[in-house]
Amino acid sequence: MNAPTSIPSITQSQSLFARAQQTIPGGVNSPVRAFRSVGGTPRFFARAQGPYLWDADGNRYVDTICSWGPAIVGHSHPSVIAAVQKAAESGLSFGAPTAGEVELAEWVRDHLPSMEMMRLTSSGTEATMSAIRVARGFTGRSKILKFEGCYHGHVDSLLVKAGSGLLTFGNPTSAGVPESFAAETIVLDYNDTAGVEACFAEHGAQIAAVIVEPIAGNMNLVRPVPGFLETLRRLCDSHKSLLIFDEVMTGFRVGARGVQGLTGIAPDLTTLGKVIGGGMPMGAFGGRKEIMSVVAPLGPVYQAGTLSGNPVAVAAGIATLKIISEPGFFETLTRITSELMQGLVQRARNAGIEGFVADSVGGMFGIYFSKSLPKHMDDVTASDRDQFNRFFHAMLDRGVYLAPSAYEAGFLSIQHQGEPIDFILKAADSAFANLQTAKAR
Ligand code: KE4
Repeated sequence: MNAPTSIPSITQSQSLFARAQQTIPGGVNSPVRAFRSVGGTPRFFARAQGPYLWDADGNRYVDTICSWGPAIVGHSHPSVIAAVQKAAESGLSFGAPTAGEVELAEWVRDHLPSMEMMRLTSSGTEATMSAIRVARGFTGRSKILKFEGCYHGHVDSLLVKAGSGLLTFGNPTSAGVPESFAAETIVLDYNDTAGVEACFAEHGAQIAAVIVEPIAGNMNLVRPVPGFLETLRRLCDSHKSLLIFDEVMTGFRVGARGVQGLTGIAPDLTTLGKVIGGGMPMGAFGGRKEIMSVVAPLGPVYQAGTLSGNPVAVAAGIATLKIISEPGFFETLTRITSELMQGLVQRARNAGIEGFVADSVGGMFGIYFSKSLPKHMDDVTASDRDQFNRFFHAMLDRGVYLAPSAYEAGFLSIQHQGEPIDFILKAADSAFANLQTAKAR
């Protein structure tokens, strides 16, 4: 299929968006979907299959978001759909334990041995919120250290940005978060190993936990520099703070054992989401038995959820995890993602665009209109966001759905092989040329 250069009609998305804004803030149930960062009309989707999405007007797109990670085996995979249908026919929710929850917990423990014990939640936010509470309950301390540009869900104590001053006690990034909450959160630059050393020297005895995206994906894809994660591990050990790897995005996305499997660095607590639910609402937090034994009903840290461990979501998760466990799954996913990045960089060069770089780990990727890969948030904000936005729309008009923000990573599925990849590269050829023409005007 030749890449179109404009989508014929998006009138259904336009009218749905107008209606949606009457009853839903921004017309969306999660802010990034509103296209505020890139402008234009968000697409309302009606159907997805494998690597493809169809919007309400029937336009086809190659998807490079995969629902922000969950659709790693491809949308509407027959095995996942069959598992969901079978589970649903036996009941949607019991509010009581089921065998599937045990099977899922054992599978996760076998793949992430640091998670000796865990609890399922209905979102990544619930997982990180609970992990923070467990860390505070286990250590009896209150301070949390996080990093600028890392997003851990809309948890009050984590919606905090670097404050002023040398050692940055946080300021809220969101209205509604009391200053007193933000004051318990210290925020440093990602990869600021020296800053972490200084922070622990001054505040170590008060730090309950460090929470980090071990490969950042919420300021676009940013890798840890050598020694950064190792320093966090060493300092948490020496100050008896807990190290929390927020692997909601990276868990079972960068490899079968997450970043902890790639690096050999075992956190004290891990949070998960996205892939483990296979597209259904699911999160998880867990760690050493000694730590998780503070969680009610075993211990004094309360945590609960009506739909936690929901049998239909668990069925989707187990079906998905079975597929990603197949031999060669991550080798293939890693290869196709890396090859696509190389293809995009080459086509940008061919079009005469020098400031375009790309990176990938496993099935997640980052593209940047910049001359070098970012190491922290300032590098990402220094990249050419306007050029990204023009590229985003040029690709959207050509039937490729990129993440609608320069500050988001992208995600492929195992189904992104052959035609969908060729289609993306053909669209990129034309989109990059379009950028150069626009620049020449
Ligand atoms: P949820 O509550 O959205 O399930 O998970 C929150 C979360 C926690 N930790 C990490 C590392 C995450 O990436 C996320 C959610 N990621 C965003 C993507 N940037 C979800 C998309 C959205 O907010 O709509």
